Amino acid sequence: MELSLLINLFDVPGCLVVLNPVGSGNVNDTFNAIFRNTFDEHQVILQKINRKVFPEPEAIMRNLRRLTVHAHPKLLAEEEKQTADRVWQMPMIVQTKDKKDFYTDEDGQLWRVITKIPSATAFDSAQGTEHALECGAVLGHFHWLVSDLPTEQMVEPIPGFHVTPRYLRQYDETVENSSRAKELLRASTEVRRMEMFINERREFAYTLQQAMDRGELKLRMMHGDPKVNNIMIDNFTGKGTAMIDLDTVGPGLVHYDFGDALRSICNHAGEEESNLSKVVFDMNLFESFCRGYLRQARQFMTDADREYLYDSVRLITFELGLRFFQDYLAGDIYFKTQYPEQNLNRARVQFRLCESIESKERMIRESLAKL
Ligand code: GN1
Ligand code: MG
Repeated sequence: MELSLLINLFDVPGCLVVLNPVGSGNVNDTFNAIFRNTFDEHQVILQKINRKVFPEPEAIMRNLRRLTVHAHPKLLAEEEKQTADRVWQMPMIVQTKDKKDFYTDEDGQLWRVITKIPSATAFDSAQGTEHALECGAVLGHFHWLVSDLPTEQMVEPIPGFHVTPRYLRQYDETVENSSRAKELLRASTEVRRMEMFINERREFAYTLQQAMDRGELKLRMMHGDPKVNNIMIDNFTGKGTAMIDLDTVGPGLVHYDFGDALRSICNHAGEEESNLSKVVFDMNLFESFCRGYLRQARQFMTDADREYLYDSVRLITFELGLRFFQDYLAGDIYFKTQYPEQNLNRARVQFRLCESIESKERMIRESLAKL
């Protein structure tokens, strides 16, 4: 079905004037749409959920419904009491004209429409320490928002998503069974160096899971993908207003979120840099983010939680590098690519960032202890 016909199945007031693909995003197909009528305008986002990544997209939509039913009243109450220093926002599901949360097309693909946060921007990299602080505040506020959403009400969007040892197993299977992987390992010293990099960190990969098994860390609700361009900043006030990309919200360790946000915010070079000397972990941005985050998260963080903050930054960076590398070896099955070695390059960037984090361990730990 043509996209313009498809979006018209959803209940957005007005006439469609623009429908444009959105470039970023490694997983789903995303489009911006604007509907207008005489006196106002509605901006929405149309998305096709990637079935290769999300085995049950219908479950994603049930999650999103539960999440919004839980969070919207909390947000409204905050707004009414005017206890916050801003109006926090959150995307909303736009139903189809026959009142469904999504539409399944003739090929079995799931399409959904959500509202766009108006007058706000999600940047691809940190704009400075103020921005980093706001990103921290948004993630902290989001964690507070979902901290009382019972974990059993939400399903894991991708089974074992952000369980680092699982990615290690997946990687081992690829190395063992894929002839492409074997060939790449044989032919390239760099690929072998990356294999070594992973092997040196095998034990470390279990850190957070073991802390959870010992009962030191608790399963809570997490966002799952809180990178810098999933954090909306108000165009006029410069304050953070919302977390977007809510598909990966589910039960997990908030540590993975904390680390994931930092690994993306504190690396000016971004995930696609080809000049590795530009990939460094920026301590100023780190400190600003943490101040913003802890201001909100103090309400639920325990001492044990704090113990593992350094590890979480190092671990999620390692994990993402491992995921990119495994996908490269397997033949670019999971992450979308525009050129043949893109996933290899993405892995290089994350591994370099991981080294930069490791080299700053003492500084990071000291700075966390002061907060
Ligand atoms: C993927 O598609 P996107 O950009 O929202 C991935 C995240 C990674 C991210 C890295 C479901 O997110 O885990 O951190 O790429 N999402 C999924 O850019 O795997
Ligand atoms: Mg995402």
